[in-house]
Amino acid sequence: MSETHQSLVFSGMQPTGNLHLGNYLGAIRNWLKLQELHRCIYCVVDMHAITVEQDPKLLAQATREVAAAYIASGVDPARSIIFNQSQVSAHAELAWIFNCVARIGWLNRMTQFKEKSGKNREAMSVGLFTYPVLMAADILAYRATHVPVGEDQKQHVELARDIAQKFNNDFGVPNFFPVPEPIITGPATRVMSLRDGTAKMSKSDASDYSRINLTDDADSIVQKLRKAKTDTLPLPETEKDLEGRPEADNLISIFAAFGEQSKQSVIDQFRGAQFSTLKSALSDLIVAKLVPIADEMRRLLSDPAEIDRLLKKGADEARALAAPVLADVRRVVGFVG
Ligand code: AQP
Repeated sequence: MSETHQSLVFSGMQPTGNLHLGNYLGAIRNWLKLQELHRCIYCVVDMHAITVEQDPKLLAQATREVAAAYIASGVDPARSIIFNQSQVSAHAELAWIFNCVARIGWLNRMTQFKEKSGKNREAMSVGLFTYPVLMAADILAYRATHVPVGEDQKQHVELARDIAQKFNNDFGVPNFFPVPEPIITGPATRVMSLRDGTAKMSKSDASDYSRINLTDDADSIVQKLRKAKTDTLPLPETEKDLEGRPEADNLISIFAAFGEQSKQSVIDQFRGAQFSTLKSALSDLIVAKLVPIADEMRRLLSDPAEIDRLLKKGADEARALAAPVLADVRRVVGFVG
């Protein structure tokens, strides 16, 4: 924990489509444990979502869905702050200042931008390029000290650390911002696609069979696992035997995460068995966990006005926390008024 800053956890998720098992195991599930111990802010990052084209009606619907997913998974709106980013202008204001702190060379090294832009770099929005700067603002507008994320976001949190340190140094204000730490825990910090064990499970994958959505029903979960890609060997004897077997590694890691056990103990349980045995046991585990979440999401989404009310309440709380930080930033930077 930071020595001079009170512990505060910030994390978020983009309303860019169906939330999936990777989002749940890599992020949301860890949030639940953290809210027992710390002040937590869990944001629906709708401003990040528009870095790529969005249908406005779908964006609004997806924003409510993500909020419902948080709550249905166990994030408690009475204890943690839940809101959508665009309601709190401090994020955009601080992002501009951080755009003037971060260096182009730093952003050029971001692998997510390279992956998302591919050969189309020139046609991407400027927002997609500066996405990690906005993420630094999300975190530091609250002087958050800890950021629970999946493995894929580690580089972005490191950039937020660099921005915090450079701001503190450039303006001669040591410890003004905490240097936030990523929290990347559990056996499934990078859940892979069910169709390709070398690609990340992702909302934007064209194949719905690549992921298990939080809203999938029991039959779809069973079907998707049954069709999940595997290799032709029996299940391994040791963790080392998983090398070069990404699909086996992925299914065993997901099992370990849901079963709250180590990968080795899953291997001990299934050593030498066929994939079908593991897949069937894994279906049972996932269905037992996710189907009640999907049911609760549906119940919450049947009353969108109540979700909007909760998001507004969260935004009011977030605004009140960010206001003194932004006032300090304005003073440090030399803005008048
Ligand atoms: N496959 C994954 N395994 C573990 N964690 C994951 N996360 C995402 N995918 C996995 C974690 O979920 C949180 C929210 O992610 P996001 O909504 O900001 O977007 P993302 O990381 O870009 O997720 P997607 O699904 O890949 O979205 P698209 O396809 O829109 O780019 C983060 O903590 C992330 O680490």
